[in-house]
Amino acid sequence: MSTTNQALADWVKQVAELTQPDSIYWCDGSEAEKQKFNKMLLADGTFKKLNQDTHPDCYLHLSDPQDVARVEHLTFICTENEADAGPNNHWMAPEAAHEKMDGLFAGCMRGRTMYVIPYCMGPIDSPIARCGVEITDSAYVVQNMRLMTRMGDAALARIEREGGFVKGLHSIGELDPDRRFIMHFPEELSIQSFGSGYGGNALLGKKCHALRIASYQAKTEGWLAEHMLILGIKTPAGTQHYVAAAFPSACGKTNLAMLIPPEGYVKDGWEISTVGDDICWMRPGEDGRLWAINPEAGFFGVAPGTSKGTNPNALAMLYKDTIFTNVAETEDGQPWWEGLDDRTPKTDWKGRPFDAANGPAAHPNSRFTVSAKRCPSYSPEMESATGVPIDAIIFGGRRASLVPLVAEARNWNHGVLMGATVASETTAAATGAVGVVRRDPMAMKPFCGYHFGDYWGHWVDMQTKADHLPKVFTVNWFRKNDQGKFMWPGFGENMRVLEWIIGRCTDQLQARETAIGYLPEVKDINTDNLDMDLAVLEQLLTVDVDAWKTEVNSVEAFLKEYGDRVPSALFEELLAVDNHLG
Ligand code: OXD
Ligand code: MN
Repeated sequence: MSTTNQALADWVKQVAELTQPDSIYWCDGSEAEKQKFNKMLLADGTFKKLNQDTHPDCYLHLSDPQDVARVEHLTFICTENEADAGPNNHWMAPEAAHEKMDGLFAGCMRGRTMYVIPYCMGPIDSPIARCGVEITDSAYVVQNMRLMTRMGDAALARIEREGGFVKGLHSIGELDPDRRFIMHFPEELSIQSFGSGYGGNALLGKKCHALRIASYQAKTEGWLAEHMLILGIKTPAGTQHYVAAAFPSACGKTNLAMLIPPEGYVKDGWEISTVGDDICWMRPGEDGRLWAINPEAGFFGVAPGTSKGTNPNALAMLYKDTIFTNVAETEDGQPWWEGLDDRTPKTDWKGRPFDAANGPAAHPNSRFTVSAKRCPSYSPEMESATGVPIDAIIFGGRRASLVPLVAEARNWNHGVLMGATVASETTAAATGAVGVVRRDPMAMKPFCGYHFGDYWGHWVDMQTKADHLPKVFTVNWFRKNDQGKFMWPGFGENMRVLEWIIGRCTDQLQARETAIGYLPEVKDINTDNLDMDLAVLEQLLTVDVDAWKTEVNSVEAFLKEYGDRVPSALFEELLAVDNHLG
C-alpha cells in the first residue's frame, strides 16, 4: 500500500532510508488487522492473555521496568527562538535536536517492521479534527493507537483529501533511559520520540500532538487545545449542558468525567454523559460560543484506585477489549491493582510472585487502554462533527485550605487568572511542614507547546474571537479540617457543585460577590440526602482575607517568573482581587 499524498509518500521513504526497517506496513484500521496484531503480540510475548471468561479480548503488557511514565526532563520543545518555548519547557535548537535524533534513528529499525499509522484526532468528518501520521516500530503502540484514535484507511483518505498532517516518528530504540528523547518541532508540525514505549511518550497522537503541537497550532489559528475533560449534564427539564474541566494529575479528573450522580439526582432526572476524559479542542462557532470535541477515541487511564466505589463507570468498561499495562494478576488471570478490591494478586507488575515487601503489586502508573464506546456514560455526541457547545469552564486544584469549594470568575480575564494559578498542594506530613504549593496553570504545565506568557495572552485574546464565551469557575474538592479530614465528600456528590454551576450559567441562581469572585449562598448548594453539617459547608464557602492576601503575593511572584510576555490583564485582575480584599 502507499498513498497519493506525495508529501506523506516522500516522508515515509525518507524515514525508511534513515531507519532501515526490514519491511513497511501501512495500518488500515480494520477488525481483521486488529486480530492479526493481537496474535502477533501474543506470539512474541508482548501481550499475555488475561482470563478470557471474565475479561474477553483483554491483554496484559508488562513494560520494561524503566519505562513506566512520561519523562518531562527528556521532553523538549524545539523552536527556532529559545524564548518562544518559555520557562515552562525544556528547549533545544531544532538543528541540534534533528542532528541528535537522526543519530538515534539511524538504522534503528533493522530487523523490525516499520508501521505507518494514519490517524485522525477527532471525528473523521469534523472540521475541528486534525490528522497526523505516526511511524513506529512498536506493534503495542499500534494496538493502543487503534483504541485511542480514529486510525487507518478513513484517516488516510482525509489526509489525501486535505493534504496537511502532523508527522510523528517513534522508535522504542533499546528502551534505554539514557537514549530517550521526546522532541517537538511546533514550527514544523512534527514530533520525534525515541527510546520509550510508554503511552504519553509513544502514542504520539495524545500528549505530543493533541496538546503540545495542537496548543501551538491553536494559538496560530485562534482556538484552544486544552488538558480538559468534557462532561454532558442534562437537567430534569431536559436541557443539555456541557462543561470542560482542567485538573492537575491526581485530582480525580477521570472520576469527574464519568461521574454517577447521587440517587436523588438520578430519580429527579439528571443525566451525566462523558464526552472526554483528558483532552478538549475548542473553537469559536458562528454563534460566538466555544464548540468542543474530544480529539481522542479512547481512554488511557490510571488503574490503581479505580473501583466500584470510586468510579463504577470506569470499572464497568474494563471487562472486555482492554489493554492493561503494568497491572498485577490474580490467581485466575484477572487484572488487579491496589484499590480494586481485597483480593491478593498472584503476580505483580514485574511478573514476579506477589510479595508486599516488593512494593505495590500494580505499578502506581499502571494503565488501561479502552475504547470510549465501552463506557456506560459514553455520549454519542463524541462523534458529533460540530462538537458540543461549552457552557462552563472549570479549573480545579487540590488545596487543603484557602480555595473555596466553588467560585465563579467575575469576567473572562479573571477566569484566565484563575486558570493560570491552579495549584496542587502536598503536605510534608512527616515534618508537619506547611503544604507545598505547586502551580500547574490550566493543568498544562507539561503540555503547553510554547511560552506560558503567550499562552495566557492567547486565552485573554479569545474575547476578540468569540462573543459568548463560557463562564469560568474554580473548584476545590480537597479542603481539609484541623484533623486532616476531607471536608467535602467528593466523587458523585460533586454533582451538587455542578448543579450550582449550571444554575449560574442559566441565570437561575444568585451569588455573593466576594473579593475572589462569585460564591454560592449556602442555601443554594443542594444538600438533600447529604449527611453534612451546614457549618462545614459555610466554612467551605468562606473567604479568609488574610490567607488570600498571602495568596495574592504568591500569585504575583509566580506570574513574574514568566517575564514580560505575561499579559497585563492578569496583573490587573490580580490587583482587582487585592483591592477587593481591602
Ligand atoms: C495523562 C497525564 O496521562 O495527564 O493523562 O499524565
Ligand atoms: Mn492527562
